[in-house]
Amino acid sequence: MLDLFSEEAPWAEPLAEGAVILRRRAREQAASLLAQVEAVAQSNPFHHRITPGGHRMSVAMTNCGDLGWSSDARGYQYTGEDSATGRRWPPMPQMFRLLAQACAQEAGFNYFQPDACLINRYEPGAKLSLHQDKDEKDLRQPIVSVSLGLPAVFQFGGFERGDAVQRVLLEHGDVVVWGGPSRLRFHGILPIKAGIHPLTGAFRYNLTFRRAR
Ligand code: MD3
Ligand code: FE
Repeated sequence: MLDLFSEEAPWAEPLAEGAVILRRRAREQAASLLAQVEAVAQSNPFHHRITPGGHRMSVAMTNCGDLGWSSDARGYQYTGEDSATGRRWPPMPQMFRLLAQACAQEAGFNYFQPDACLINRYEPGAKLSLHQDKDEKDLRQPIVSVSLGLPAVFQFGGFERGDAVQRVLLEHGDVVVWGGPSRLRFHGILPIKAGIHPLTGAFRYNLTFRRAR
C-alpha cells in the first residue's frame, strides 16, 4: 500500500563509474547541518564572488575548514584565509567531517580526509555553469556533495565541455560522491526554480567536501 507518511530509508543510485547518489542520506541530520551552516555564515557571511572574467556569481558562497575555495581577479584558488576579510575560515564542524567520511566510505573511498568544505547558497534563478573541479592537488580523492532545501536540476556531462549531458534532480538530503573516472566530469546546476522549503525557505544549499591539498 502507498504510505504517504513513511520515512523511506536512504538508497544508493549509481550514476556513472565512480559516481553514486545516496538518496536522502542526510535527511535526518538536515536541521543540524543547516544550523551549522548558519553558524559558519555568522562568522563568515555568504558572498557573491567575482569571477576572474569580472562577472558576479549568482551563487553565494562561504567555506569552512583549513582551506576554502574562492575566486577573485587573481583567479580560482584554495587559501587558508578569506581574501575578502583576511581571516581564517571557520573550523569544519565535526558532524560535517563525520558525515562526509561516512558517505565516502559507503561509496568505496576509505581514507577520505576533507580539509575544505565549500558551501553554496542558491536563490531562485541562481545557477552554476558547466565546469570541472580540478583545483585540488590529488584528483584521486573524491568530492562529497550534500544538497539541502529547494531541489535543483543537476547536469553532468563527459570530459569535454561539449559532451552530451544527463540531467538528474537533486533533492533535500541527497548526497553524491564523485570519484574515480567521474571526478573530472563537467557538471553544473540549472537555474533554481522559486519555491519555499520548510527548512531552508527560499534557498538551496549545497555543501561540497574536498581534499584540497
Ligand atoms: C561532479 N556544486 O561547488 S554538487 C561545486 O550543487 C559544484 O552546488 C554543485 O559543482 C552544487 O563545484 C554541484 C555535485 C558535484 C560536486 C562536485 C563534483 C558534482 C561533481 C566534482 C566532479 C564531478
Ligand atoms: Fe563543481
